[in-house]
Amino acid sequence: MFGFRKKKSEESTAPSPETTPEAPPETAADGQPARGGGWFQRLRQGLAKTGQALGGDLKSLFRRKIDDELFEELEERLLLADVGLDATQRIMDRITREVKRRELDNADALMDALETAMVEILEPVSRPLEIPQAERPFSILVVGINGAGKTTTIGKLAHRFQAEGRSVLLAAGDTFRAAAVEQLQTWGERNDVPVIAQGTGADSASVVYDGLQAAQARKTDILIADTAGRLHTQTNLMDEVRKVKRVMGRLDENAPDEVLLVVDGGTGQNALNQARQFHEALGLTGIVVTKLDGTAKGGVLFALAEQLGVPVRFIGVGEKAEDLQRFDARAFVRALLGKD
Ligand SMILES: Nc1nc2c(ncn2[C@@H]2O[C@H](COP(=O)(O)OP(=O)(O)OP(=O)(O)O)[C@@H](O)[C@H]2O)c(=O)[nH]1
Ligand SMILES: [Mg+2]
Repeated sequence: MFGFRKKKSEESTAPSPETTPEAPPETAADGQPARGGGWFQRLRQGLAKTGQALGGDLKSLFRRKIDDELFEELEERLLLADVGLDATQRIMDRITREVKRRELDNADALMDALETAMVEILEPVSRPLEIPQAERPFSILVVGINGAGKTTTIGKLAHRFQAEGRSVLLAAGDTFRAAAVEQLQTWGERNDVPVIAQGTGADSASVVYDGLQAAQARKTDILIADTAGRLHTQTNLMDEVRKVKRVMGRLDENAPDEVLLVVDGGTGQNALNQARQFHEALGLTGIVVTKLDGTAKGGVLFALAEQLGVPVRFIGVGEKAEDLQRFDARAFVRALLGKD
């Protein structure tokens, strides 16, 4: 039942050693990004495509005469980066007000007004995952559609928590996809984290139950449960994951402490639909937006913040373990706007 399988996986979806360096993430003792570290550079690089959709060099746009035409162009660029209609409207309203009120007439002032307007939207969802020191395991249930990056994110989180000195246990709740268990075990082995698993086809809720029970017995700090990818529109599969959540609550009325949705940032506005429906079905407490490095649609975070308000805990800006960064509204906006 407790499958500590040793076999290294050949599966191509498993991360290659180059993608998970031994170095711990660049975090200070308090878990926040260390100042002066390379993390901001990584964030900037990771957001480069979305930054380009925003127009790359916004400042040269702002050097033009500040008039309706300029505002129209800015609006267009925000929409192009998938910021979404409502968030774009809010940003534009705010800037227009500022320009009028303070009679802004130069590019720097306009850039600052844009930064402030964007941060204002993201700030309410910029709430890091706080894991208290406690007797009981803190449990995280990870959900999302196929290929969103759930298992990879779990591996990166395990790496991060270990580096912070927390003990971690993983539950291989994806009993559907053939190589899913091996993929998680590869991450587990690399970080020296035990993985609780049963075979493919087992009941997901039963694996996660075993995992939480084991974490309780071993006094593990953090349990992270993987689940199979499912579409938010597949009612029966959404029922299944609801059952997983319920079963965890039988062992510990506060479990799961975190219901974490992983969405692929590259799906743009569709990520918003996914988030809505998963939130409705499960009551999300956090979101991770992955693959921002591969997309120009990173503006979807604004749409998520504006429409849903669920905290964005982490963002993925690359394949390496340290490319899973704590979400920080100000840093995100500054990286997006190409500021230092
Ligand atoms: N570039 C990039 N790739 C990522 C990121 N996060 C995940 N990936 C890649 O996305 C692919 C799918 O990741 P998985 O973790 O297997 O996704 P999953 O949600 O567990 O997939 P299923 O279990 O099939 O539902 C892998 O090739 C990952 O390396 C990221 O932030 N950036
Ligand atoms: Mg997976």
